[in-house]
Amino acid sequence: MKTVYNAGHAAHDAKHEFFRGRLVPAFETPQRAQYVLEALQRSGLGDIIAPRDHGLAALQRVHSAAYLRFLQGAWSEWLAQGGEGEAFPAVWPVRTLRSDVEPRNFTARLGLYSMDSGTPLTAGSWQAAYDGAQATLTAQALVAAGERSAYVLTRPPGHHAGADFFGGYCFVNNAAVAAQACIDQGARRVAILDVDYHHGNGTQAIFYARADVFFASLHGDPLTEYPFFLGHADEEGEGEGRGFNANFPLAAGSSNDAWFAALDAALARLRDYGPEMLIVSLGVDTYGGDPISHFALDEPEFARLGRELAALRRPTLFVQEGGYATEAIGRNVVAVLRGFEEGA
Ligand code: Q9C
Ligand code: ZN
Repeated sequence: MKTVYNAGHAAHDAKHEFFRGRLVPAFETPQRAQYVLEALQRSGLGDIIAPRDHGLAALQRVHSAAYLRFLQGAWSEWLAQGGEGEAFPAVWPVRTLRSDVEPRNFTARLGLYSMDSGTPLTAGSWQAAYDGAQATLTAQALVAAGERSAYVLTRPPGHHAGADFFGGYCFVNNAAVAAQACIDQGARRVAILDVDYHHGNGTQAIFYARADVFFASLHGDPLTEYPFFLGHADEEGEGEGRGFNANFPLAAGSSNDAWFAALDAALARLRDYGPEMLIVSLGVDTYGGDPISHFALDEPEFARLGRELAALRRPTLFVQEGGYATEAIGRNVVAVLRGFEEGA
């Protein structure tokens, strides 16, 4: 399996994030991708190649033009108004406030285009996220051209980013960009399976009213886990999309047996759907040693995940999402990809 590696990821290098009322060292670091890269190089899994630039248009297919414009210029606006260090939003247009009028004030726009204060915006955030989407499009093109599978090694992750907001460490929704690219190339059915510990709220929302992209997600129950405000089992899609969204929330602390039972249920839904391509939002923060998550997967379980995904027999694109036990991410990702190759 080829890997497309976004070497530009390190341009997004936040030092801090807010956690329980104080600034703590950021969990989403360049070291994450560095460790995965080293594990991949040791694994001999396949070539590691550079992205080709496919341009901004594919991002505009899932994100609003206003949001992308904001992201591109946000760092220089932050500096221009005297910002120091990383930019964190602090005010949001929640219920009864208007989000249809774009304020002129930068802090207000930072809030308009975000969902939390846990996602630091830095000098290189836009460039790293843009490059990540290009890496994803490069890998999507490989699979569309007939490769059995491909893996996108990138950060920042993408699945929390909606059509017009960032959050959960995510700025550009890579999995959504890839799914839309498949549709734009003529596919009629694409499936996204999100196995990150956190619900992929951005991906779900982007395709919620559509039948051409099925979204299924296994995740920590939003009653107690981030992103809290989406990801419940009764979210089944709306309009033409009704029946094409499937959530499998699991209590924090769930066993591996419970996790694989939910995986089997999700895979059954995907089998019925019969997608032309499967996109896997591959977060490995389901690992038992993850510092911000509460499932218990380990190397053998990650390998089993890979084998079960291969059994779907679909062209498969893996896109890196979360995973914060830095020293273990590499072997956990390699276990999934190796398991997939064994099963393929
Ligand atoms: N500071 C992804 O895994 N904050 N995003 C949790 C720890 C939000 C995770 C609290 C976690 C977002 C892609
Ligand atoms: Zn996550």
